[in-house]
Amino acid sequence: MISKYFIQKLLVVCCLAATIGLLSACASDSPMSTFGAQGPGAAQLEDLFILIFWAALVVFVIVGGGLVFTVVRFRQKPGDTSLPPQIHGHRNLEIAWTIAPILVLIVIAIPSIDGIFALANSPDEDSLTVTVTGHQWWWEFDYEDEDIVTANELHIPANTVVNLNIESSDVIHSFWVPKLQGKIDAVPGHSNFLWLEADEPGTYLGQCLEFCGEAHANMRFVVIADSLEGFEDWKANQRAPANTPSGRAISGSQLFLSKGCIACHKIDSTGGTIGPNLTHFASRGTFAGSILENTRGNLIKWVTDPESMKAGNQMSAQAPVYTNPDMAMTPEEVSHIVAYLQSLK
Ligand code: HEC
Ligand SMILES: [Cu+2]
Repeated sequence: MISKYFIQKLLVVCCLAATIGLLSACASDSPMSTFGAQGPGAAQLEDLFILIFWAALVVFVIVGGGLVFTVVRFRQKPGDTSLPPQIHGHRNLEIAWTIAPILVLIVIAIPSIDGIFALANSPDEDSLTVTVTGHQWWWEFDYEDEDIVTANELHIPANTVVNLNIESSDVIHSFWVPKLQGKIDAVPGHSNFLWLEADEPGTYLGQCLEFCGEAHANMRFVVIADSLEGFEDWKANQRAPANTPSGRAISGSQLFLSKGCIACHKIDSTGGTIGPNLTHFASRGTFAGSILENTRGNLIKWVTDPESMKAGNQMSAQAPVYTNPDMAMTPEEVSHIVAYLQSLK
């Protein structure tokens, strides 16, 4: 038979394990943690969280401590059968515990309201503006003033405010880069505003945070903060027309048309918009919602059978080469298309 003490011990062990698990989530060096902010937007939110945490802790200690004290101090002692003193109301105490929470709430409300306005208003409205569109299950970044459209990797200049119009082409998504800023929903038919700034050049991970269907967990992205010169170089390369293919990439570029890839993917100003713009695809380090490294091996697997690399993706669900056996590609055709994709620097 399982003894009462065994169950008690088991409970203690479980509680300890849960606490360790919970606390390990606070490690500030993990890339998806909101602690260890690396931009002013996230830093303001982190400060607010810490302030409210300490305020809540003080309230908890006072209320919990008072409760434990009274339970222990005024407990019924053996042999004591008399009723405790019966008290009705205490004006000063009642005034005190009405005013104290008001003061606590004021301390919390002032920086909270300040934070709401700071998040909603850009510190620099004339700075770089990018329209971000969530698609099932990848992100599009449109630098309208620069004539650049790219996917999954958002390049920004470090130490600069970047204004983002957050939109969606299908269902509700949520745009979140925990180290740089709070999250905001991407709602179809409506534009939401968010601004970002990174203190230092670097790579910051992002993730869709609103369940949006089968591949939601694989709808990631990265923000790459470049130095000012690095960002200018990146822009110059993105604005240039796609490279003219040579060698095997020539036949790859023809297959790109005959196999229907162009129906969904734009190269320069030609092509559809259902899939990511591929004009400078080879300049990106990752693809397919930033879950795959942009290597020849991964590209061969992706073009051969995208479903095996990212279940549910709209390319394998809709493209005729995957739904119609008569359109299937030979391994040689795939390698030519991949050579073409890799030439799009
Ligand atoms: C029906 C539309 C459609 C067709 C046709 C199509 N794709 Fe795609 N493609 C997509 C979509 C949608 C994605 C995004 C998948 C995701 O990440 O969930 C994608 C992603 C990609 C990517 C990764 C891009 C990135 O930056 O993440 C490459 C490369 C690609 N497709 C190549 C091709 C090739 C080559 C063909 C032709 C054999 C093709 N696609 C045909 C819709 C299409
Ligand atoms: Cu999602």
